[in-house]
Amino acid sequence: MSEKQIARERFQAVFSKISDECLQYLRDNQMPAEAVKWFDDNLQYNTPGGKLNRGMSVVDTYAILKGGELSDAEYEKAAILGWCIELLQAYFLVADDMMDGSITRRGQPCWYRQPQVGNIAINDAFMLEAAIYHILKLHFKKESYYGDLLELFHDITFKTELGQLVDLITADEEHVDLSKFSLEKHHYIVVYKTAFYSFYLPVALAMYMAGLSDEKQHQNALDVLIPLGEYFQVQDDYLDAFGKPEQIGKIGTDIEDNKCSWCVCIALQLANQDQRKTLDDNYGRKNPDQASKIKELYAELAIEDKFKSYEKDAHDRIVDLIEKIDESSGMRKQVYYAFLYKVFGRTK
Ligand code: DMA
Ligand code: MG
Ligand code: MG
Ligand code: MG
Repeated sequence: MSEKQIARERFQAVFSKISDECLQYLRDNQMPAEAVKWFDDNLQYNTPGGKLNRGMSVVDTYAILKGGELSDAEYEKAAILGWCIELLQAYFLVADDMMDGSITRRGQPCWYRQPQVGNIAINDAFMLEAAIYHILKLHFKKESYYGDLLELFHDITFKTELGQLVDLITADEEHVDLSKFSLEKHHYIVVYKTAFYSFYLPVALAMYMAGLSDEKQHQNALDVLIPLGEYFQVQDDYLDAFGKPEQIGKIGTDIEDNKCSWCVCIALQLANQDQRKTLDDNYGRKNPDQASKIKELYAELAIEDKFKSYEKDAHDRIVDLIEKIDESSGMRKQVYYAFLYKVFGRTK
């Protein structure tokens, strides 16, 4: 087994503990056995099957900040916070797939598309979110930083929802109007819908655990992690159009959904009049032939090459930001490099 697999399995083992604790809450409330089974299925189907980058980053970051091997108890505590991010992610994704009308996620049908589930997925998403606070209370109530954790989860959830709101209202499928799209709009959407919860949240949680709670320290972390998160979502947009479903585990829907994706923003900048007409006539339509026309145009405009050069620039820009970190504040450059290595050049 590779070192990476061993780390993943150790992290996975903590999930059984917290899912048991969530189910116990239902039993304590005399829920019927079928409801306990339903919540169990919801937890298992939606929480542990992804890359687990966000969750495992809490552990990795905490270990770097502590500067050495974690004891078993320290490991477990950090991993529990990691699973709270994975629950938050599960909550967002169950809802996101309904709102985006997606078909598959992590190589299986989206939860709401399971025949017995449908709109019950709305309540299931809420329950995944509620599970976070149940777990935090069980394991962190006595810690001096418990209030910081609660505020952080609430604030980051709110910010992500703001990003999702702008993502959705910019993608009006009844009235396709590509003049609403721009890289500035895209920047706002991706920072809010992705960067805060995927990049700042894991580091901020580890920082609170390690006693780094200064506002200035957190601002410094945001200065690096928000650009990293933006880069990550540009990759997501690129993979939506260019990734193979077998590889990325989901079928792209951004073109059909009229999303303000990085790809269409770049295409709009490059298009001549004819190409602009192709975009206006075919973007944001459910018809697969029209989506294919957009993909042909992306090829004509060499969007793939534009992405490769964006990726190189973003990488160099982020390395510059990391190099400016003052380690005397207790932060470690290695925290950020670990993230950069995980996401740079990813194919899923
Ligand atoms: C995802 O945006 C953002 C959240 C908060 C889930 P997206 O719809 O591009 O994600 P995906 O491509 O995974 O559906
Ligand atoms: Mg989506
Ligand atoms: Mg979405
Ligand atoms: Mg996407």
